[in-house]
Amino acid sequence: MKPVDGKSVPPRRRFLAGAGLAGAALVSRVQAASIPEAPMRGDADTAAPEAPKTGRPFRPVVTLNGWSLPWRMKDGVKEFHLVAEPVVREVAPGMTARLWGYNGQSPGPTIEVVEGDRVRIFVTNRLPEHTTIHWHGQRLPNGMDGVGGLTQAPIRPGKTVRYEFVAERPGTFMYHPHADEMVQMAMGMMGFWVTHPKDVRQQRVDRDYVFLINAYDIDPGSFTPKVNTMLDFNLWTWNSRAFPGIAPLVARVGDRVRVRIGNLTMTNHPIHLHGHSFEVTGTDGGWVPKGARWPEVTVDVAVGQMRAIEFVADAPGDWAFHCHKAHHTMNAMGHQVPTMIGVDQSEAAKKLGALIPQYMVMDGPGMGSGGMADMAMMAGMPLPENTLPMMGGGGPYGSIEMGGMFSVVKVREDLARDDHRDPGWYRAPEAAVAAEVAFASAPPPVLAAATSTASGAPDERTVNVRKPSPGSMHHR
Ligand SMILES: [Cu+2]
Repeated sequence: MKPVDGKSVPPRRRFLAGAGLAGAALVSRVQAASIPEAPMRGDADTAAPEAPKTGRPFRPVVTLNGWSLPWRMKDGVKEFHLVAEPVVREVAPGMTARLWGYNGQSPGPTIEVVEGDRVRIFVTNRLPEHTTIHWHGQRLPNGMDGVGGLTQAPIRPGKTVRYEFVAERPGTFMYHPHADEMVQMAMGMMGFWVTHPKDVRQQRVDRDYVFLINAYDIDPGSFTPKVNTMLDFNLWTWNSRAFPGIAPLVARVGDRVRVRIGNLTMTNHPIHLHGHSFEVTGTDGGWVPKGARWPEVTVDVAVGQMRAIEFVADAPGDWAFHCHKAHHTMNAMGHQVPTMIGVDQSEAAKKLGALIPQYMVMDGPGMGSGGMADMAMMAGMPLPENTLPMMGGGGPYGSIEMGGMFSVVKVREDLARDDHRDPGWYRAPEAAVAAEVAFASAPPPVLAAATSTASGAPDERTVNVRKPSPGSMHHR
């Protein structure tokens, strides 16, 4: 594991004598000496799943662009150490964000335990303000529920608190603060938790992917999220990554694939898979009985919800997997522009082009019909520092006009059983790819709207044309 610069030393030096034993408790000086190391990670690579070296066996999950937190067994208890701290996250190549997270990254590492495990989690606060951790969805003693002020005193900066409970129910969970929540969630403090069934044959799948849905409001050209945003976020991410930064979900033909999704944004996300149908097999409350499942191609994951979906990867190819809100598959963009489809802007564009070399027309002829040239032009437009293009990522047939919450399920015949590495692009046989046919079609109607909807005299008409600007790039 790569340490974050200067952070490879385990943070466990500044503990003071602690308080009571009931509920989440401040750890004492004596306990501090025996707190497990806090492993750190600084990169956004997808870690290969590791079979457990201690404790009971389970089939590990794959955290997209993330990793699982190692533990140590002590007297039969699984001990973890989470450190809440400022982190630097690469959202996609070309953009990093200054977030808050755990153990070097946002989201924090995934915690994997087995049904019935007694779990002890030390949480050290290296943030400039107090925090807590709530273990979302768990059945646990009230004093371990992590709601600041209600079930425990907040963890003050520099302090370490101990949580301890038995992971009673197998399933899919999350963790996040219940302290200064709006700020801390907006800054990326969250992580995934999986409790595996004690019988490894239960709920067994060949591949088990997990990610959290999150969203940020980061002005183009800046690095730190705006923390007072309520709904108007402009970066739509999975595990704090935006396409083309999101790792593909790789499967071998015939594999049973599970994807577990948790939503910690402030809106719902209809997650859609191409080329397959799936069933929702798990929710926040546990596994869905077989007789209560139905086939779907889209699952709406509401705010604060978790869903596990499963399908048999039976169709080789590169299958889009994305949020179906179209603006959630975009990165920060200017959207306060009028629709100009059907308006001939060529004259205005020529004049403006002479004044502003990088000027481009939105929705002009070419954007709707054969818009690739314009999209390519957009991709080549100069952007503010540390800003992702609205969409992008080269594909085998041109630019993939997506950003944000978009990834690819890559199904291949020739993969090894647990190989999760990106196999590259799928190449379908040429005859099986949608292709242009020779056919004399009529030219597209480009002027209809301009002549039928304009109300003023021709010389009074204005043509509203704008270059996307760094300002007001919000969408919910
Ligand atoms: Cu969405």
